[in-house]
Amino acid sequence: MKDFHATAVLLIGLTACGSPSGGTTPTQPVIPVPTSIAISPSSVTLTSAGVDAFLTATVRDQSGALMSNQTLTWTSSDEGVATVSGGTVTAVANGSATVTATSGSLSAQASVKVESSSPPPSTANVMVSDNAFNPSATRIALGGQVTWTWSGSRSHNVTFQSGASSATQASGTFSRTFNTPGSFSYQCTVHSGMQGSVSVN
Ligand SMILES: [Cu+2]
Repeated sequence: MKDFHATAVLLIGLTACGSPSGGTTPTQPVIPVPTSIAISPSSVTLTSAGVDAFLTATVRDQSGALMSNQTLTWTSSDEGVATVSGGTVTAVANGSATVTATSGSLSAQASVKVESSSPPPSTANVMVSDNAFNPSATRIALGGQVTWTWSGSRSHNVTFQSGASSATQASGTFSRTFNTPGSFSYQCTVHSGMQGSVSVN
């Protein structure tokens, strides 16, 4: 009760001071107090290092009204993944980070993911089973090598339209190095529909 009484007195005092010069009499002296903070968007994904995303933090008072000109501090949980300055998030390297906007005692978070597509591998493996290549689509770097390994019980082959192809065999492996960029399809000539492709870039 004592605290309540003190607050009442304070409000009366503010009311008196709040209307210095004539006109309307304030009926309800509400002093806006920062009450909530939110970040928009709450999550972003950046697909390449050096790319920016823009976050906005809004502070609202107890009645939900926007409070502009609030001092905001932005921090990143992992500056090795993403840095942040004034709401601008910059991707550094693949990973996840949490960006926090702080205003006084209020804070809000946004999750940031950096997922730049990885370069194609220099080697890849394909299983030759009955009757499919797994995976059927293979991606390798220029100059990379693909190795097919027979794992089924029937005889199959890996036949390209040009260049090295395998024998028809029931076990073992076949490897081919790709020194030309492009997409190269192949098939097993024994089983129609048993086909695959190698994408080189
Ligand atoms: Cu086959």
